[in-house]
This record gives sequence, structure tokens and C-alpha cells, in this order.
Amino acid sequence: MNKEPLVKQAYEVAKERFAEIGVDTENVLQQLQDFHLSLHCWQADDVHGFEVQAGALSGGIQSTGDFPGAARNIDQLRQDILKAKSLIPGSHRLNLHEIYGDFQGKVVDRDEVTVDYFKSWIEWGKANDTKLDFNSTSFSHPKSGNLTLANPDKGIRDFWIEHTKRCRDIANAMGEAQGDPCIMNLWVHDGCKDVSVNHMMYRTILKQSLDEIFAKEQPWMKDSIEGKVFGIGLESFTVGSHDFYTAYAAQNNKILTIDTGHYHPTEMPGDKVSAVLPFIKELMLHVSRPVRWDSDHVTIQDDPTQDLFNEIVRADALNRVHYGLDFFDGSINRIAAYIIGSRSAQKCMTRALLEPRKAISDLELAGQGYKVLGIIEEQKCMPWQAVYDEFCVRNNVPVGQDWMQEVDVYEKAVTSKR
Ligand code: RNT
Ligand code: ZN
Repeated sequence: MNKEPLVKQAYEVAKERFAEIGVDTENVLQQLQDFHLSLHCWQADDVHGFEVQAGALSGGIQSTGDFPGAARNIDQLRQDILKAKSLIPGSHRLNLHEIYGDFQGKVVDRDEVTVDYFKSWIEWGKANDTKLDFNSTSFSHPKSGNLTLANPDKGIRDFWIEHTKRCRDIANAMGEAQGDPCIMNLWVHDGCKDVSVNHMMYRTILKQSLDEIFAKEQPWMKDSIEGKVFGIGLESFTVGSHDFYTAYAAQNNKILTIDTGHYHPTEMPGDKVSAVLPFIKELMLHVSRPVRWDSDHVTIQDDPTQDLFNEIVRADALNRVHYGLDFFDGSINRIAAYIIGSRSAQKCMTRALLEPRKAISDLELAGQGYKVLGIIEEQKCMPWQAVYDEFCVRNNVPVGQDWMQEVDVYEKAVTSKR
């Protein structure tokens, strides 16, 4: 069924309903067009990567499930990403990890990596109108252990410092080639499984390693740093905690990454936004979904995600936030995972942008508390989905669940044959 005429009608009604409360839906559609996600490459293959010498996933993270069709090589991964992107409205970036280099069958250790192994990615990005972001990779390696950049063993620590410095060079080259800074995220799993006493020492070492890594000026890349509560097997202590990186980012002018799976279960990641933005210029998000722990389930329109985007819009911080995704569910169709996660994030942003911000802010300042509460509650039933549908139509992607047919065709023709 061609839904376009119905979508148009519904949009016209929505436009009037929102205009009545002072919200311009055309303006919101423009803002949505400027809302770029950075799709994480690692949902396509359960965080495996293309190292010839690749071992099992380690570093306190886990992808569970063995749904058939995971990308097994660089061509398959690129094909999957393009398929997913074709069913997500808007234009989006791709976030690569170092282990996804084009190694051409060569064993390249992490302290040997250079931009040569990412040349084909840079070309692919240009050819497919996709800007790249980057990540150093300290997990899934014989030297990963429990401690990398915070390791008191100088040999191991220097190995990871060298790796991370090289990754910054690669990110810088990507940024320069695309004429737009590449954001390089740094997350290391360093921590302790059980009671430990040298916390100050580990954190002091991590700080020193970061200082050394960040010493080189890199004009075409930006550093973001990501903390965490705990990892599997490292439950008792995390060197790079949220507090550690918040302080480091504030003092050293770095981007702070907020991964929605990295906080205590009742802690709201959205509340971090206005708490850190007076001190930190920019944020990177890893939008994910923790089910009981940092399980990295596919993003949905849940309360924490909605609250996070509301807080960004209410803080007038849209241009200070970068929007990465970070989930890796190996138990379902992986193309669908990208589409569901991305479209859910966009829907949360649509709702956030459609809020009559000025009006409720004024009411709050005028002491009209019940009206603030009332409008926010009524807002949940406003026809926001008609605006999102219109966004899909204008971007030539299927409306509603119609994308599923294309995923099924692709599964049958491509992923199920792997
Ligand atoms: C792990 C962090 C980190 C990773 C990726 C693969 O808990 O969230 O961002 O998910 O680097
Ligand atoms: Zn993350």
C-alpha cells in the first residue's frame, strides 16, 4: 500500500496541532535532517573485527546469540551497513574500531597499525557520503589482561600507549580526508575482579598514559573519553570510572562520552547533560540499552533515552553533542538491529524537538507547576509520529514497519547464504 497520501494528511493535521502550541514542525523536520547518528560498525559482526589473528571478545564486554548471517569480512560489513543506511532516514556517519582495518590477510599487531590499513575505508566513506569516526581497541588481544593503559608493567602500558597514539594519527587522517573532524573514542576496560588496594596508583598511571597519548596536537580529530561502572570479570573496580573521565575531560578540554549502559540501574544518564556541560564543551553519546547490566541491547524508545534527548534539547545543546550508537545483539537480524536502534533514537529526538520548550519554561518560572506537568503529559499523546513519518517520506525511506520487507529480502538473498 502506498502510504504517502495518508502520511501527508496526518502530517497536515499534526502541523496544525503543534502550531497551536507554538511549535513549528517544518523547523523540527529541518533539525531532524541535521541530526546525524554515528552508526557503530560492530553490530554487524558481534564486535569481532578483521584481524587475521583475532581471538575471542574480551575486556568485560559480551555479545550473546548466534543469529546466522554476521558479516565475516570487510565487503560483507560494508554491504550490510549500506543496506541498513538505506532504510534509515537522514544522513549518518560510521564509527569504526581499529580492529576493522583493511588488513588484507596480514598479521598487523596493534602497535604496528597505520593509516594505510584504513585507506580503503576513507575512500569508501567518500564514495558513500559517509563521514567516519574512530576508536582505539584495547580489548580482545593477548596483552589486554585486566589492565592496559593503567598497567604498572611499563612494557604492556607502552604497547597500549603506542597503539592509541597511532589510532589518533589514523583518526586525524580520516578527519582531514573528509574535511570534518573525526571523533576518536577512547574506552579501556581496565579494572579489578576482586578487592584491590592500589586504586590511586592505577588512576594516576591512567592519567599519565592519557597525558602522553594526548600530547600531540591533532587538528582534524577530536578525543572523546568513556567511563564505565564495571565490566564482566572486572566487577569490583573500574579505573576509568565516570568521575575519573569527567574530571579529566573538564581539565583537559576533551569530549566526555556518555554511554547509556554505563551507570547504576536507577541513575538517569540524561541528568549528566546539564551537570557537565557548564564545564565540558562537547559530549559524545553511546546510545544503548542496558537490560539489568551493560547488556548492549538494541536501543528502543525507553524512558532513559527519551529523557536524555529531552535534556539535550532543553539545555539548547544540540550542537554540542555527537550521537553515537553502541549495541551489539547477536541474537537477532543485525541489519534490523541497526534500523530499529537508529529509528528509535530519531523518534526520541523527534519528540524532544516537538516539545513547546519556551512555553513550559516560562510556566515553570511563573510558578505554574501543574501546567508544566500537564503539558508534558499531554505532549506524550500529541501526533509526533506523523512528523516522523513525514520525515521518512521526505527522505525516501519506508514508512512504519514497511522496512521489514526489505530486510527479509536481504536476509534471504544475502545474509542467510553466508
Ligand atoms: C564498552 C564500551 C565501548 C564498547 C565499544 C565496542 O562497555 O561501551 O564503547 O562498547 O568500544
Ligand atoms: Zn560505549
